[in-house]
Amino acid sequence: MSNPRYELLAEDLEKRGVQIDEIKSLLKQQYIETPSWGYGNSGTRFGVFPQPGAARNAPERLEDAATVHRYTGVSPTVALHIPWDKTDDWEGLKQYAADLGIGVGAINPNVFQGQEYKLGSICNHDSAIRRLATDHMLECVEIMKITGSDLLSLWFADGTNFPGQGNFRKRKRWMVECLHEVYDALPENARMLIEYKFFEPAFYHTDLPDWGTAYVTATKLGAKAQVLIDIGHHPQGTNVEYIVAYLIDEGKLGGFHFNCRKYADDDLTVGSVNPQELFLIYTELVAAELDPDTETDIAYMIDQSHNLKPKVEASIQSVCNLQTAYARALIVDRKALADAQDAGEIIDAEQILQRAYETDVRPLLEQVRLEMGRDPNPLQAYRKSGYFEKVSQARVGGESQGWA
Ligand code: PSV
Ligand code: MN
Repeated sequence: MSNPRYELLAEDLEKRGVQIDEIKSLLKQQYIETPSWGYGNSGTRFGVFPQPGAARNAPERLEDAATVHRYTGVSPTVALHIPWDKTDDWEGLKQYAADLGIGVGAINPNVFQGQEYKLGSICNHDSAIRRLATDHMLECVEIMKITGSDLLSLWFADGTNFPGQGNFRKRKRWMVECLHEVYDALPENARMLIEYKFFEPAFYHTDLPDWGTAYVTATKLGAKAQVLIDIGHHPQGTNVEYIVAYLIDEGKLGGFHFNCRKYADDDLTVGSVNPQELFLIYTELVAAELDPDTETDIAYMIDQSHNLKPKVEASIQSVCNLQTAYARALIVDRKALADAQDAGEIIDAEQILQRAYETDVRPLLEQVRLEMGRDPNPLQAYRKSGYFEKVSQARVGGESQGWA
């Protein structure tokens, strides 16, 4: 059942005081949601490069998400974006997902793409547009009730491009007023996640630019509202792991949009440019997870739309990168770290993290996958499966519903 590389690593980790069975069990419970919009054609504002086999509609996007889950074993749900995934048979779509072995996850209203939202949605000066945006979110709440989703994931493109264009304080109040109405309609046990982004598409000001404004807004609304961190939505150099720790400590970290950035919201593969930052983020997440006095309920989601990489492969690669970051964070010697911190031993503390980060955890993940009944190399197994060739032949022509 196991291989010599794994035996060697397990022996080394046990010497370091790592409880290997506990870590394997946590790795098997890892849960990464993939986004439906990562499976359809998309692009940049300069162009779209359609791909063979790209999913054209919600059922095809579910098929791709189920395929990613089949090979990774840790991505059992898919986030939907409305109206990109709109259907007149939500029961049927939910059943189709279940038949494929996955579930419907977060529901993401889209109040940024329609022409009516040119000057904003819930911060628009026109009350009729604010009504439209609020009604769309309420419609998404109804969809949640049918699909059984317990997350309403909100992002707003609202902002202005020029000084004087908008009244900041009025916009702030309009936003809270609209969100209150939606908050009050949330199903029991459901949560509202508020995502911030410091710029783009607005270039002068954004109504929810950072974790602080998202935090204040969520706090005004109540316990069911929390903050969602999208890694790509920060200015250069922001210490995202500190934001993670801070929000967890305030009980306000509700979810993650994993991706990676070099310059801005680049939608690159999570952990591709900044694997160490991802590890440090996971180090904070694991610290909270292992702390019996800290309660967390964090939705781990990927938010990437690949237009150069093959989409299903990119999703599998992303999930694997998240497994790597989680595994490395799990093997940090927490006791030694706490002791070094308490003693003011800076070099020791840093080296404890570095030792975990530099550990090759591939044999551990391969073993975990084998024990989960999956192939130890998900990407290779997927490539051999013939899925891509099959959908490339089947998905030809027809109407495409979604981003592009
Ligand atoms: C906005 O840039 C964002 O991160 C939000 O989460 C949207 O829902 C998503 O991207 C759309 O691609
Ligand atoms: Mn996002």
